[in-house]
Amino acid sequence: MLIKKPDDIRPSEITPESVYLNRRQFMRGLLGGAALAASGTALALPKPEFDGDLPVYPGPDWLQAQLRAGERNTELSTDEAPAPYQHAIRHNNFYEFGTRKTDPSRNAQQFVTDPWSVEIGGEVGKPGTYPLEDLLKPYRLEERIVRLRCVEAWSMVIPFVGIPLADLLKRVQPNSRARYVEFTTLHDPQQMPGQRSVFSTLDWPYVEGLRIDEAMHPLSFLAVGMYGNALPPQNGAPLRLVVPWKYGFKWVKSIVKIRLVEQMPNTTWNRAAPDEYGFYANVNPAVDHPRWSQATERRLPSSLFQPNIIDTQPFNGYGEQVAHLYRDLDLTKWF
Ligand SMILES: Nc1nc2c(c(=O)[nH]1)N[C@H]1C(S)=C(S)[C@@H](COP(=O)(O)O)O[C@H]1N2
Ligand SMILES: [Mo]
Repeated sequence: MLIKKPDDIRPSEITPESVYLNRRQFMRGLLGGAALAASGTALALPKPEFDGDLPVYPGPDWLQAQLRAGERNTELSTDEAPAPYQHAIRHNNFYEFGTRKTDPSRNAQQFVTDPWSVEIGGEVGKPGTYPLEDLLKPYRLEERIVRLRCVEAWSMVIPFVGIPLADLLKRVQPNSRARYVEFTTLHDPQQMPGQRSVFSTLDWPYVEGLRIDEAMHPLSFLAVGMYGNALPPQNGAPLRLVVPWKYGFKWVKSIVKIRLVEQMPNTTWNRAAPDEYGFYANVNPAVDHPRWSQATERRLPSSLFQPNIIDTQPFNGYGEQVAHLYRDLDLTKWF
């Protein structure tokens, strides 16, 4: 087979991008024939940085094949430059693997992400426990280059690959009582040292939620990859939520359960500190965190000499698409 796994591809083969583009078009010709070759933009790929780079996380073979056929959704992508891959996989928040930014990349490498299944239930016509591979099978994966804005006032541009959340939800047929969607991370203290820690300020498992209209919005996305490759464990493999207009803590990782429910879910950070972390958590420069300003953010990578401080945008710059969802909501009360 001509197609290589990412760890077989030497950095010299990955750059420059124009070379990659040609190879990709070539491969697409091989894989999908003329119809595929005619469409789409190549996915954003990792670029080599320095010695000591972590290897690209390979993920399962079935996912590799599907990632190769992915297409960028240019309409829903920013043209800002993505953070270097090595930065995006070594500066993480994933408290199940430790609270320091470098803990997840250190502690999550052995995390088992395949096989994986997702239990979908609650107010749906087709509840069930679905292997991830089967859930994804019907879809052409798409890439979306989006801004991730953490409530801690840093941000990063990341090219995620996955499927629209609405596509998945519609397949399980929510009924009229389904007003919210609740997402739950794996609970496995054996694999997740943070869940064993007696110092943890969070209750496990990690739970997040969206209102049903937010979940059905075209910007709501389930990622299984980034930078054209499988999602690494520290970034929430094998399945994580991407909601670009909301603070990063809503972007729940390593999802094992999705429930459609009538009542607003009791979410992890909201439970831990309700005056600091609201259920909605829409990015909002006008509503400060009780302990720091949200007016600006540090766009990563940054350094002491190039702090790269930029203004934070309402709804993280996605206001045109999502502001109408909150027409009737006082955003200072429902932060
Ligand atoms: N299960 C789980 N999901 C999580 C977190 C976490 O600690 N546990 N941290 C959140 C926070 S605060 C942020 S900013 C993003 C960070 O995503 P990244 O590490 O891929 O950049 O993941 C979110 N998802
Ligand atoms: Mo965050």
